[in-house]
Amino acid sequence: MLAQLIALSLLNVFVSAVERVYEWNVTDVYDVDPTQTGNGRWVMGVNGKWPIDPIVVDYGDQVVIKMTNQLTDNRTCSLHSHGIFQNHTAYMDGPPQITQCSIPPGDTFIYNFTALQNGTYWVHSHDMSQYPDGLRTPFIINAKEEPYDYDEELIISLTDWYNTPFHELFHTEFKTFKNPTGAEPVPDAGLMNDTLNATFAVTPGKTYRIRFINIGAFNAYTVAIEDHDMTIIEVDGEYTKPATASSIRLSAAQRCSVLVQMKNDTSRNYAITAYMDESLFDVIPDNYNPNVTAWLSYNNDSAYDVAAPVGELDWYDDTLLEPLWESNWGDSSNLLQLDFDFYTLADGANYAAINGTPFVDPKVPGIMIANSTNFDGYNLKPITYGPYTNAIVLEHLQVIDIIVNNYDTGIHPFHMHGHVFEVLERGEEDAGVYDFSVQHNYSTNPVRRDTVDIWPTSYVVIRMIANNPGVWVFHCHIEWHMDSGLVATLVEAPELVPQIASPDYVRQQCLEQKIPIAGNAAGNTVNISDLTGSPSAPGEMPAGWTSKAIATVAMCVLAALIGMGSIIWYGMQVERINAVEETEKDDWNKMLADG
Ligand SMILES: *[C@@H]1O[C@H](CO)[C@@H](O)[C@H](O)[C@H]1NC(C)=O
Ligand SMILES: *[C@@H]1O[C@H](CO)[C@@H](O)[C@H](O)[C@H]1NC(C)=O
Ligand SMILES: *[C@@H]1O[C@H](CO)[C@@H](O)[C@H](O)[C@H]1NC(C)=O
Ligand SMILES: *[C@@H]1O[C@H](CO)[C@@H](O)[C@H](O)[C@H]1NC(C)=O
Ligand SMILES: *[C@@H]1O[C@H](CO)[C@@H](O)[C@H](O)[C@H]1NC(C)=O
Ligand SMILES: *[C@@H]1O[C@H](CO)[C@@H](O)[C@H](O)[C@H]1NC(C)=O
Ligand SMILES: *[C@@H]1O[C@H](CO)[C@@H](O)[C@H](O)[C@H]1NC(C)=O
Ligand SMILES: *[C@@H]1O[C@H](CO)[C@@H](O)[C@H](O)[C@H]1NC(C)=O
Ligand SMILES: *[C@@H]1O[C@H](CO)[C@@H](O)[C@H](O)[C@H]1NC(C)=O
Ligand SMILES: *[C@@H]1O[C@H](CO)[C@@H](O)[C@H](O)[C@H]1NC(C)=O
Ligand SMILES: *[C@@H]1O[C@H](CO)[C@@H](O)[C@H](O)[C@H]1NC(C)=O
Ligand SMILES: *[C@@H]1O[C@H](CO)[C@@H](O)[C@H](O)[C@H]1NC(C)=O
Ligand SMILES: [Cu+2]
Repeated sequence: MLAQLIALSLLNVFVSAVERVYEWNVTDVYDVDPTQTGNGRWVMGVNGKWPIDPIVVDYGDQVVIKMTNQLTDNRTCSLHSHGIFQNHTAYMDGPPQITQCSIPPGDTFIYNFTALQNGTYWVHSHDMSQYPDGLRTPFIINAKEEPYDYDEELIISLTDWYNTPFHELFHTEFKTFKNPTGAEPVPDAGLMNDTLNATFAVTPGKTYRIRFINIGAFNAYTVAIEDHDMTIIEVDGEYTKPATASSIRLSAAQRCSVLVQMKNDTSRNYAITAYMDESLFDVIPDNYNPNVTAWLSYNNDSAYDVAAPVGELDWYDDTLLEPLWESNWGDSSNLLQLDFDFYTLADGANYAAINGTPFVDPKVPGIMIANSTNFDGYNLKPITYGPYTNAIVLEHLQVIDIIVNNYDTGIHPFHMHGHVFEVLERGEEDAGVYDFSVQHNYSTNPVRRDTVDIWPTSYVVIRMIANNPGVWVFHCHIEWHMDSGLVATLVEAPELVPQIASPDYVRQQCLEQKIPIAGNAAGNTVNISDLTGSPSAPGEMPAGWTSKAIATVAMCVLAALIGMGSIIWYGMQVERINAVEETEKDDWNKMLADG
């Protein structure tokens, strides 16, 4: 009887699964000029169109994005579904040299996964410096039963706009000896819904769910709607208890759904303003407009005025939000500490480093290292993934607290692939590094999200559970910083990676580009402990270098390797974790067997 019921329910799942197929030819689109400068530029679009239509699916749907690279000049591409766990489908995550090889010109990579989350996400290229040039769009998963009632919804993206292609700026202005301090080029403008002056027509009296998504590469925005309160109900795909806010803050990659009750009175229109956080800029250009405006449009006979000047923006502190459902992950018995800062290296350019090491892609994609070195314990050793990947190996179902100390004076929004994490504590600006000598009081139901801000010279403590075997990156989502090496690699339960299905094209596309698909980070398949030839970063600044611009030169990449990948054990809960592991490991395997 029970067996029949299970069979029946499996059948139901099978019958109701809808396949949503998207055929995406990635192409350049020319003469795009959203800010009406008179000088259009190319951007990366889909099927000859930009902006790219948002992807909207329902919970449980099979999402199939057949992405064909039709870019010219030998450019590659890739697609990451930001916030999607890719549980059992780790090869679909998107970062080149981590879970796949970049898609070579003319090839098609089929991103194929089940939408088993709800809420507001986005997709973007994860190939070097590429998404700021246009290859990104919102991705919405409607829950079967939404926990909150609303009548209508709006998707409002926020982004930055550069008149010059990002990858060009990256090489000519950013990562060069001419910019040893790593000043980031300031965007020429900010956009809402990929345009300026958008008017969102609303129906009076109705309740709207507005999904704000920062799909930008650099700017953080504080968003306010004139004379309308917002009720926060979701951040980064996690529903929260309702929280009333006059404004919200979104760093690159963050999302927030708010409920807004429209007025009955239609006598005027109201500005939606996204205020840039100008503290991110080294230099503010003359006559710069940091305020991006769109409107709730009630009445086209009334004016569209910009918002009256506001003083201090009192945005809602996201660490005070509480998830609607508690996580029940239990306590952590593992502590990991990641310290990051920026350094000028021997080539005179600025690099970011975690525990002293700037991230550099391994020769073999990380997941294929895990998959192919599953013997004699090799894939359990961080060094197998390379001396420059900041690899950290996590045991299946471990609960881990991660302290991230920011030694830099800028704000950095850190994003973890494959997971949401709990934000146990976020230090105030300039609080310094995490203080082990004081008692820390973590909330019992801390906010969960996939991207968290770390304030200048301060820290966060986050908690995660390693319930998703695969290889996942944890990185700053400011594209300038990620491409400077502000990345760590979480290698999660590598012994289970060989059980993850990988379609043939995953390997073929590597081989076509002569990228090895087995061995350690150096591609060595014979002597796994020999890392000779594995990619590295430039060394430290040569002695005697005297650029007045350089303040922080003292860095020893090699010495810092000692700190890499070490997990400090504390507490006595290891046994409990192992006990949980056995039962749930079976679950993970079983689901795979069920397809
Ligand atoms: C947006 O509105 C401002 C203020 O009215 C105007 O100066 C600007 O030209 C408009 N831009 C576009 C692209 O519509
Ligand atoms: C993608 O490009 C191929 C080859 O040019 C073409 O046959 C196909 O129709 C295109 N698909 C879409 C959705 O535009
Ligand atoms: C593309 O790469 C191939 C192989 O490396 C090379 O032969 C060809 O000249 C390149 N084409 C362009 C336009 O760069
Ligand atoms: C997508 O994955 C599902 C589940 O593994 C499979 O049944 C389906 O054939 C795949 N679709 C494509 C187009 O690869
Ligand atoms: C998503 O929503 C479905 C119902 O629509 C619910 O069963 C499921 O638990 C939700 N999943 C998450 C991860 O919130
Ligand atoms: C938002 O952008 C989409 C895509 O360009 C467009 O179809 C839609 O009309 C825009 N909405 C508003 C209110 O500007
Ligand atoms: C608009 O009118 C409806 C029906 O009279 C009322 O329930 C609602 O509270 C009003 N909304 C506002 C924002 O005043
Ligand atoms: C006002 O005009 C804009 C542009 O034509 C249109 O998109 C919008 O729906 C109109 N607003 C209302 C309330 O009708
Ligand atoms: C942007 O908004 C702020 C806060 O309201 C205001 O002080 C400032 O003058 C505005 N800047 C411009 C260029 O409009
Ligand atoms: C993973 O390893 C298995 C053998 O253990 C192999 O069949 C498969 O092709 C590998 N997958 C990839 C993507 O390299
Ligand atoms: C935690 O709570 C204790 C007792 O109330 C207090 O003494 C301590 O300062 C708090 N710690 C922090 C970091 O706020
Ligand atoms: C992945 O799936 C397993 C069941 O196979 C489940 O126990 C685990 O919680 C899932 N992980 C995530 C991140 O959803
Ligand atoms: Cu950063």
